[in-house]
Amino acid sequence: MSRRTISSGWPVPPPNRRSALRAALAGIGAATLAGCDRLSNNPAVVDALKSAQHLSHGAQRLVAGRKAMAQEFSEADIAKTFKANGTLAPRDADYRALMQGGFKDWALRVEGLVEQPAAFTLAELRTMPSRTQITRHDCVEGWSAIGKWKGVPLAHVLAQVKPLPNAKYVVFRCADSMDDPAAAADSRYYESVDMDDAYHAQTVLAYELNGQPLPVANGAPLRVRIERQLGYKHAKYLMRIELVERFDQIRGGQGGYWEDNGYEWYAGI
Ligand SMILES: Nc1nc2c(c(=O)[nH]1)N[C@H]1C(S)=C(S)[C@@H](COP(=O)(O)O)O[C@H]1N2
Ligand SMILES: [Mo]
Repeated sequence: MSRRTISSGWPVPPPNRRSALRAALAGIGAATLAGCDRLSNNPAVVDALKSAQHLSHGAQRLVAGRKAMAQEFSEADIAKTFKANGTLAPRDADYRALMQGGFKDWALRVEGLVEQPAAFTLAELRTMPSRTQITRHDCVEGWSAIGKWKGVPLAHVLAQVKPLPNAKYVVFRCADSMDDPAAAADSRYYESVDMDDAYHAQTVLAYELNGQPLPVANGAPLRVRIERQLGYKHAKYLMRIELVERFDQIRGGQGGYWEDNGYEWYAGI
């Protein structure tokens, strides 16, 4: 055996998912990279995303495990302006009323498969233990931004409501309708993660961005950070958190607004 043969017994490193995705997106052309909605209409993008995500999901479980931390950065790395994307100002009447009241009447309901359903005001969430983290947000459109988030770990909030043993997923229900809010069908943004991500140390319900109250464009009053996954998992404008055993009966059945439009449910980076 030559001295250059490596037989450490470790699995090979994961393929670089981000560069695979970038290369795939580059092939589609910058002109089409105008929004998540337009991207989802492009079958080439959806295919590229799916293949890149499959590589990553398997590789991540093999090599890193689901508890591995996303990279954290220093204050010097923080972007001057953190881009906002998707909904920038929900049009829904209930949200607008809460916003006009400075979110004093807003409360996050946490319910479903829990022993003690509860509702938490912003003031209550702010008195809970907090975590501050400087992380990079990666959107499927091909842009990234580093920001400093402060919020309460979702694990802490879950401990208050005591999930039942059959709770397998956490569903995030948002305020913003993606279609005309007057239309009959519910088109409000939603997302879901499994318990590994729900209890991950960096999964926080964030109420501050870069030392300021979370701006409306970025999801005021509260948005979730799922740091090991792509941007669309990070639900903004949270209204309600629901613990469920399965999500195939919710809306399109794929676990999220963009998932119902063809994106992968597991969007690991
Ligand atoms: N409620 C809600 N959450 C959302 C979205 C949205 O349109 N509505 N867009 C998603 C997408 S595609 C991205 S990239 C991020 C953007 O977060 P930002 O506005 O803070 O940049 O939010 C995600 N969460
Ligand atoms: Mo995104």
